[in-house]
Amino acid sequence: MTQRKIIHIDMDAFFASVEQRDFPELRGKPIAVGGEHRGVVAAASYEARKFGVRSAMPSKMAKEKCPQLIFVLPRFARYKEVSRQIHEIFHQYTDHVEPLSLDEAYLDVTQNKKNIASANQIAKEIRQKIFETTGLTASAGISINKFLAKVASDINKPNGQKTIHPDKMLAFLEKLPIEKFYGIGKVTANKMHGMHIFNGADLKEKSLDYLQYHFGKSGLYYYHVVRGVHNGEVKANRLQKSVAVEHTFWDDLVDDDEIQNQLIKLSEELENRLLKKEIKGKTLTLKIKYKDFTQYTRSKTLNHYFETQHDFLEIAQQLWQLRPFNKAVRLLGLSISNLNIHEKKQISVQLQFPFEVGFVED
Ligand code: DCP
Ligand code: CA
Ligand code: CA
Repeated sequence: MTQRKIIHIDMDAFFASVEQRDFPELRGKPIAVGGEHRGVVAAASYEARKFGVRSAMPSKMAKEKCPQLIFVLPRFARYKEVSRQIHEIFHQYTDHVEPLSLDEAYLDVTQNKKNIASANQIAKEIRQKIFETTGLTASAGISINKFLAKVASDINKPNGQKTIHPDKMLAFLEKLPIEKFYGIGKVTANKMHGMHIFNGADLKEKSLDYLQYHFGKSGLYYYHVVRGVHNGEVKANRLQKSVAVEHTFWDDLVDDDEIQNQLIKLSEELENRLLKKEIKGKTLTLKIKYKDFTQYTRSKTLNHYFETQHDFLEIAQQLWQLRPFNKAVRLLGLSISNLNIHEKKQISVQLQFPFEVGFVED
């Protein structure tokens, strides 16, 4: 197997930077995105970090550390928009993009659409394009696997990038403090400190048995990553292409009233499915399977999104008029495609803590 080229991209002080971009009066100031009176800090601007304000810190404590801290409520729709923009840029280079959250992703650029050999160069271009398109800065890590790329993107943050070359990788890992290992949280790091494991070199001295005994399944992961072994693939999100509902009938339908009833039911079900998934689409397809098992589809695309079951029904009835035969019907289905989802929609926002009440996502 040829050595892979993996890039990890992560936006700098993401929510806070978007707010500072959109509201120039916030630039250069210590700001926290989150609720002021209850809740926690989601993101802190770099100015706020100088005072020790951090993500996930209770707002009260943040205010104590930095009395002039300005609180701003989050605007997720805005962050998602930026997320979409950066993903569009990623996809100019490769479709092997694995999002980790709204503001970060792994890219496998071993093969890339522009045939650029240097992953370093690609990371530079992507960061430049992100800045031109969004006015925001990103940092990047470049290496031979996801683990190393992820760790690397933190090193020259903000607005920087770092390559960990294969020949430097082992030395780098030996020196790396254990709490900087991706996948080792605070609790595990403390436990390791108690075992005199402070950096990669200490970790490497422990046997696989020892690590598995103390850390279970993760032991194997630690054993591998400290040796530069991490074979996890960049898993591209597969996009949902359509949403469908269908009914197969016990008794084949011949009567037009029954057909109409079924179209009403299917329209209603389709609407419910789409509401639940918070998806909309522009193309409706009617599927007809006849008693003899021959199957046909008829589609119509609108220049706007279907909104309600009435829209579905109206078009479904038109499509039914286009049916090829008047034969007994065994199955009817409706599906919607040309959806308004981008893969970002499938990434949940990284929100582990509640904000103030009275604020709604989107
Ligand atoms: N986030 C959140 N709650 C957390 C951590 C993060 O809501 N506990 C949100 C706000 C962040 C965004 O996710 O802006 C991205 O998280 P990061 O951990 O990447 O942190 P930042 O982008 O804010 O800063 P950095 O420059 O260190 O990446
Ligand atoms: Ca970030
Ligand atoms: Ca992030």
